Amino acid sequence: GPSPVKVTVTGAAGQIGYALLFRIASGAMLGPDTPVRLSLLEITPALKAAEGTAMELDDCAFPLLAGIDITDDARSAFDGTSVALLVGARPRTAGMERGDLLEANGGIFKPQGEAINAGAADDVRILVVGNPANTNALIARTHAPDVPADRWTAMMRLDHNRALTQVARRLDAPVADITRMTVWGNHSATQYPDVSNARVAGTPVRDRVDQEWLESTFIPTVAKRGAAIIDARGASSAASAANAAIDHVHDWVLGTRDGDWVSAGIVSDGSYGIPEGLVAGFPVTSSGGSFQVVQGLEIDDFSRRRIDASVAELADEQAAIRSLGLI
Ligand code: NAX
Repeated sequence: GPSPVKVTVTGAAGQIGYALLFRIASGAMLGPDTPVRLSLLEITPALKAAEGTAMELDDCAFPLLAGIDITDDARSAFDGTSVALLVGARPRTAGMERGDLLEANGGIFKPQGEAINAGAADDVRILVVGNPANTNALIARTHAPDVPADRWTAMMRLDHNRALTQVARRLDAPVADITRMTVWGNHSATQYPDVSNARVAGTPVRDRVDQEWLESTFIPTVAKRGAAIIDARGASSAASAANAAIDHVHDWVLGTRDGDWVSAGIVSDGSYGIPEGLVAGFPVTSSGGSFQVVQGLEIDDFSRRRIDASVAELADEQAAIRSLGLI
């Protein structure tokens, strides 16, 4: 059969890692015909926990799982890798300023970018999940000058999937009938889930929801969903985040559905007035293994303001990491 694809997961012993690894190994991410070799990167104190997860992966006897390597060395974790899922990050703790958070994450994503640059496979594709995801992707990418810009992405797919479900519930429609959703900007409270072009079973969603519901219920519900999950579960989103990462890479590698698109954080080429180089949520399709921005959408005044506000936050984060010397 085909030779195994090396997939690197950082933060493998964390809660997203625990939900993610089994689905990768089962074939849910790269499809039922592609064997995978997993590379788990963790910090030294978490290596033992990663080994425990690897034992459980062994105990699943997944036919597609060709092997598991566990390391605390980024160079070896990314050597020859084709899919890099950067999940491990430094969380914001009480009283931490944004500068401290960005600096701590710079200490993680700079060396990981360098390691990817040094040793990843020529076809490497990177998804940054660890927050602040968009800006962590920008940090890592800056330190990997040999990796093309279109290989770097940040996860907006959980926000996208959350938005699909909120619209489906409101319209009492199956979630599979909702298409052409977009989440623009930053994976943060300023994100803009946008139904302007969304459809329900082919007809415009916008004809069936009012502006009041969009502004006072839909947008805040989607944007604050992460906090609502923490409040209810006592822990942050994990299985749904892992599922979104699976969806993101699956669609990137295997293609999006005809007539539909998804949301991904990609390196802006300046489309829709979003400054070139920022990693921002866009509507994208994928075919042949690369994301393309959906072009030509009309942006009304309300959408323009929302997109600009979230992009301004990304630009602020970019300025902050620049002044910290991280890019
Ligand atoms: P956990 O704290 O459970 O796991 C994180 C793991 O990363 C830990 O095991 C830790 O040892 C490891 N780690 C830390 N530094 C590392 C390094 N330098 N190299 C390798 N591993 C390292 O967090 P979890 O709940 O799994 O969440 C992981 C990240 O995803 C967080 O930053 C979180 O904020 C982010 N999320 C992003 C989402 C998105 O939509 N983009 C949604 C879910 C999630 O909140």
